[in-house]
Amino acid sequence: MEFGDVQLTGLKDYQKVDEIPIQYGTAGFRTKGSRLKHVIFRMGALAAIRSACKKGATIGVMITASHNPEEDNGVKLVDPMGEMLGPEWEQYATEIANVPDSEVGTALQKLTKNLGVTTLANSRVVFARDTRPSSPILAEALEAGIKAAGAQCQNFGLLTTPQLHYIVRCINSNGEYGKPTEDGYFEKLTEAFVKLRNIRKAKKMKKLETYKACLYLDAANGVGAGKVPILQSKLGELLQINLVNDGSGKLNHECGADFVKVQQKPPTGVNMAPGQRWASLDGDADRIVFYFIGTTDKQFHLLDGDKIATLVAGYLKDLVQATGLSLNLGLVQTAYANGSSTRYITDQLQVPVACVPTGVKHLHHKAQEFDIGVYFEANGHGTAIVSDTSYSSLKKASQDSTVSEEQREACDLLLSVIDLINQTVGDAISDLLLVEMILAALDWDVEQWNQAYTDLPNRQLKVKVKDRSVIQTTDAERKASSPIGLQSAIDQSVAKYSHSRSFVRPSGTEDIVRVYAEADSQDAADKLANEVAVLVFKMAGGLGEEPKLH
Ligand code: 16G
Ligand code: MG
Repeated sequence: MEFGDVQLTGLKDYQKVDEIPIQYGTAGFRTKGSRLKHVIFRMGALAAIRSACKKGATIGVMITASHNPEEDNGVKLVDPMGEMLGPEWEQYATEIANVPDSEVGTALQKLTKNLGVTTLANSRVVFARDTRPSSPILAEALEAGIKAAGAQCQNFGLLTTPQLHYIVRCINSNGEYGKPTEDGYFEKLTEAFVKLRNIRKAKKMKKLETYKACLYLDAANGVGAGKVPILQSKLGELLQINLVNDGSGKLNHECGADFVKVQQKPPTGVNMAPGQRWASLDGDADRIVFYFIGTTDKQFHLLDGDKIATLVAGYLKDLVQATGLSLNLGLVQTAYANGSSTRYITDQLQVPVACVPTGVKHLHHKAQEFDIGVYFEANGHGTAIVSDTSYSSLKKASQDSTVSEEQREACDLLLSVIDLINQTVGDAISDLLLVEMILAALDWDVEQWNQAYTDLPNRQLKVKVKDRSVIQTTDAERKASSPIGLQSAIDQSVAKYSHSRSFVRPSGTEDIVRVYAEADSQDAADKLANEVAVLVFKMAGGLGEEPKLH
C-alpha cells in the first residue's frame, strides 16, 4: 500500500476491530482503549501531514482519556503553538479514522495531494501518554504510524496533557517560551512561583497570618500523581503538598476533579478536617477544583473553575491597574458557569464577561480577543492568555526609567505571573501554583476565598435518547433551537422557580443529552432539572425509563 512515496508498513498490525464509526470530538477521539489501535496508528500519519502543512513545525499527539474510566483511552493532536488542533482538521481526522483498512493508503495520499504536501520527510511529531494500561501499546501504534509516514518523532513518555502542549510550543518558538523538556517546564513554573512568593520577604512585609502553605491534593491516581514529587522537590517549604490517590489506586475511580465537581462531594475514602485546603486533579491533569469542609458549618464547599476564574481575574485586574498600562482584561465562561459567578464578575469585579459554547477551543479562541483573557470552564479547566503586544509593552515598561518605580514593579510582577501560567491550555499544576500564589499574596484562607460569592444551587442530569443530534442549540448553548417547542417548554418550567436558569445540550464526549439547572434552592434546582430532563425525554426520543426525581 502506497502513501506518498513511502510504504504503509505495519498496517496489517493496525486493522480495525469493528466498523462502528468514530468521531474526532471536542477532546479528540475517545472510546474503549481496545478500539483505538488503528485510529492512533492513522493519527500518527495525519500528524505528519499536519506538520508538513505547517512547514515542518512540530505537532504534538497526546494519548489520554482524561477523566474517563481506566479502560477508555483517547488521542488528540496539538498544533504548533500548543493550541488544540485547528477545527477544519477535525473533519480530516474523522475521515481518516473511519476509512476501511484497504483504503487508508489512498485516503492519506489523496489528503496530502489536496493539501499540496509533497514530502513528509521534514515532518516532526512529538508525543506522550497518560498512565492507562492501554497507553503503552497505543503509543507504539502511534510511533508506527508516524514512522510509516516517514516523519521524525520523539516519545516523551509519561506527561500530563498540558506538559505536552507546553513542550510543543517551546519547540516551535525555538525555546522562547521555555526549554522543551519536562525539566524546563518545572523550572519555568517553579522559578516564577518562588520569585512571587518571596516578594513578601524581600519587601519586609508582615508575616502571613491566615494563609497556610499546606495543600491536600487528590491526583485521581492519574499521570499528575507522578509529577507531584518533582514539583514538591522544587517548592521546599513554600508549599507542602500532601498527596492522596497517588497512583496506587484505580484511575479516576471515585476520585479526581470530575468526580468531585459532578458529585459535589470529596473523593471517597479521604479524611478531611475542617478548614484544610483540598484540591483534585483529573486523570491527565488539565483540570483542577478546590474544596474544603467549613470550620463553622462543617459542610462541604466546592471551589470550582468559576471560583478559580474570579480569584484570578480579580487579582489580575488589580495588578493590571497598578502597571498604569491600558490593557483590557476579560473573562470567558460557558453556559455552565454559575449565575452567581457571572453576576459577581460583572457587578463586583467589573470585568467584561463573554459566554461561548463548551470546549476549550471556543474559550481559548474568545480569550484571544482580549489583551489578557482569562478563561475557565466550571469543571476546572482554564488558564489565562496574554497577547504578544501586551507582553511586549509590559517588557518595555518594566525597563522604562520614565515610568514610576511602582508601575515598573507591577509590570515585573505581572511578567512573573505570566511565567507561572501555562498559556497553551488549562493546566492543573500551573493553576494550582497560581491559586496558591494569589491566596498567599492576599493572605487568604480557603474560606475567605469562598466568601466572594455564594453559588446558586444547581443540578446536572443526563438523558439517554435515540439520536442526540436532534437537540440543537444556539446562543452559546443557552437556548435549544431544535426540536421545535422544546425551548418554550423549558422557558415555562424555568418561570416557575426564582433565580432559575436551565439549558440542554448534546454531550460531545458521551452518547447522551446533558441537562443543567440552577435555582435559589437545591430542591428547586433538582425539580427544575428533572422537569427539563422529562421534556428532553418526551420531545427528543428518550430511551429506557423516563427520568424521575430522586
Ligand atoms: C471535553 C472538553 C472540555 C469540555 C468537555 C465537555 C477539551 C480539551 N475538553 O472534555 O472542555 O468541558 O469535553 O464534555 O476541549 P461534554 O460535551 O460531554 O459535556
Ligand atoms: Mg483532562
